[in-house]
Amino acid sequence: MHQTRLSIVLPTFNECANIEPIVSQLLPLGQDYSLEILFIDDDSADGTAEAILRLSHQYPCIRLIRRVGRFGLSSAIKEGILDATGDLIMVMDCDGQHDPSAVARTVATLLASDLDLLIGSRFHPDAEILGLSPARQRNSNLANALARFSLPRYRQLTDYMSGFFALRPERAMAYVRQIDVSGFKFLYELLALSHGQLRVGEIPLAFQPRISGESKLNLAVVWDLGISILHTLLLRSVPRRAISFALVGATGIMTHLMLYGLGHRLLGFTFEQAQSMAVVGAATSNFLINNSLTFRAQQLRGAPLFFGLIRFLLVTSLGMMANVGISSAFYRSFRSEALLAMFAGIAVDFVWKYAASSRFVWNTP
Ligand SMILES: Nc1nc2c(ncn2[C@@H]2O[C@H](COP(=O)(O)OP(=O)(O)O)[C@@H](O)[C@H]2O)c(=O)[nH]1
Ligand SMILES: [Mg+2]
Repeated sequence: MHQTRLSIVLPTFNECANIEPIVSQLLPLGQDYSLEILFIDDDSADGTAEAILRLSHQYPCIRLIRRVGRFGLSSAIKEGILDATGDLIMVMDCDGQHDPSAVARTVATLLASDLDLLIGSRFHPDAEILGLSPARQRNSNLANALARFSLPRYRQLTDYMSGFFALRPERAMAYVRQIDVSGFKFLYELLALSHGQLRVGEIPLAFQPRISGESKLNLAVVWDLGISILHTLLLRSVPRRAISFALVGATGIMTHLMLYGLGHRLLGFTFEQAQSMAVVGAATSNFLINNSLTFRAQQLRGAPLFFGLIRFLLVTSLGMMANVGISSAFYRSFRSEALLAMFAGIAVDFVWKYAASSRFVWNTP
């Protein structure tokens, strides 16, 4: 009888000290399954890839995918799943937070069921969380509540952001192919794209503290998750980057008001002076925030950052001119519909700024 082929996909970024412990705990699965352990490393600087290569010489079931110039957790998981050869694919972190002893239980449960996807949930009533600080638990609870709201077809789930799950590739591959890789949370994207077509179950997971190293979760990751949820709520009809660009634009209004107040009230500037400072200051702040969030994958640094700012200010001023031109033309054509005219101007301004700065500032299509 043919042994079930099991692929375990482990994304790694600077996890050198965690490789050997995790491998030694996963290898015994080779007794029950035809095992493949697939690491996807994003050019870690701490010798992670070398540690994996050493082990792969000793154990042929270990494979390393080395990526240079491509990065991000979701895209690493996607690449691992696309390259895996197993009948079943297990995805997990390699930092020890996902107890390797839970793999056997998860895979056996999935095999014995008619499910397509089985999630190890950190928030299942029977789960145990030792590896999340109280603040991160609170944030995760909030993120989960928003995710549940945006995915009514999977309302029964308790953990939409788990990095520990097993799936049947023949059922899930069509959705995996479509995953937009700019997010951190692969599972949320998979659920959102499958529109309730996957049969999904959960089992409790004991979430452990890291063996070694640091979490890669940061503000940009949280921002991406918020964008993912909004993207789903907008029925995935607006590009993720456009949503991010619009939210950054909204922060620009606050910056503008603050800078205007500072110039006019505190520094005694005239209206024109304070307004000019506020326009340039808000555009600069929008540029810097977009550079570290919206266009993080194409982030500009050093001299290109300076020239990018000049281009962005140019694009912004052309957008403002278009805004005034279009809204005035609109106002003349539809007399006294001032609000409509204003929105027409703002819409053209936004589309221009988004399209032109994507292309001319961050060089993306
Ligand atoms: N290949 C790759 N792996 C990543 C990246 N970011 C995080 N990881 C891995 O994904 C797993 C989870 O990341 P971690 O920082 O522990 O997230 P946390 O558990 O949510 O704090 C770990 O195995 C990391 O090494 C990345 O950009 N590329
Ligand atoms: Mg972790």
